[in-house]
Amino acid sequence: RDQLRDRLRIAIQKSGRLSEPALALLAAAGLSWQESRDKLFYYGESLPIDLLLVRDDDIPGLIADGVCDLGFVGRNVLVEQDYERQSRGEAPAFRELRGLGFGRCKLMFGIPDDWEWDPQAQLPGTRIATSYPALLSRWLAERNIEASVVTMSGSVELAPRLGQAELVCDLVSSGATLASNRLKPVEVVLDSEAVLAGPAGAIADARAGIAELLMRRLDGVLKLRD
Ligand code: PRT
Ligand code: ZN
Repeated sequence: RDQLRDRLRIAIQKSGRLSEPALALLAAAGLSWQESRDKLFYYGESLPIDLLLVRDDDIPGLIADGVCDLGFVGRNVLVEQDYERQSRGEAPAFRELRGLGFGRCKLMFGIPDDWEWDPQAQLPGTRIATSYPALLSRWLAERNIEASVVTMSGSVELAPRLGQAELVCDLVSSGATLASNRLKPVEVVLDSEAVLAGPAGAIADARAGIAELLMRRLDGVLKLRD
């Protein structure tokens, strides 16, 4: 499954918050491409680098399986899936190579407006809704807090209103979504941004050189943006 390949393959989000900025960054680094009709695969023209357009949640797994060499994904997704693997006793399969400076957000606790934040006293026995159960579970375990983690794939902020949980642990950027559900952000579990992810080990064959060239170019673009 780790066949010899002489073209580098990068997974990016097909449609969502990270899609446009990822393509813009790659274009600024000198990549150009030809889109396939189904828009799932972009064939690189200026460099031997092809893009695979997928759901963001699939990106760490594609790197773990060697289907893609690199990926642009939120740190929140990468760390969550890394912790999931660890909790199953699996070896690390991917890692963060670079922070990319876009897609910034924070994984935070959101509590009812009229609560005062006192996690040690308040959290035991509560139900916490989240899409990041592994990150939240680790945060709780590190503090010896026993609470139940209610995993939801979306609309986490609605859970307290629907009586499914007392509080949430969710991504926040402006905070407007929490506020409109009468919740307030109180503590950061993870500071996130889009990252360049790669395999835990080294990239094999000719792809290693292409990956190094790409990273040098990305570093150049990111430095100019600072
Ligand atoms: O289809 P696919 O699975 O690929 O997309 P997705 O729906 O899972 O992902 P998408 O496009 O919503 O987010 C991709 C990545 O963007 C996330 O994994 C984060 O790394 C990053 N990101 C940055 C965010 C936000 N900012 C953000 N605000 N992801 C989600 N949100 C949510 C937030 O939870 C809230 O519900 O957006 C809503 C608005 O946020 P506020 O605080 O501004 O109100
Ligand atoms: Zn997703």
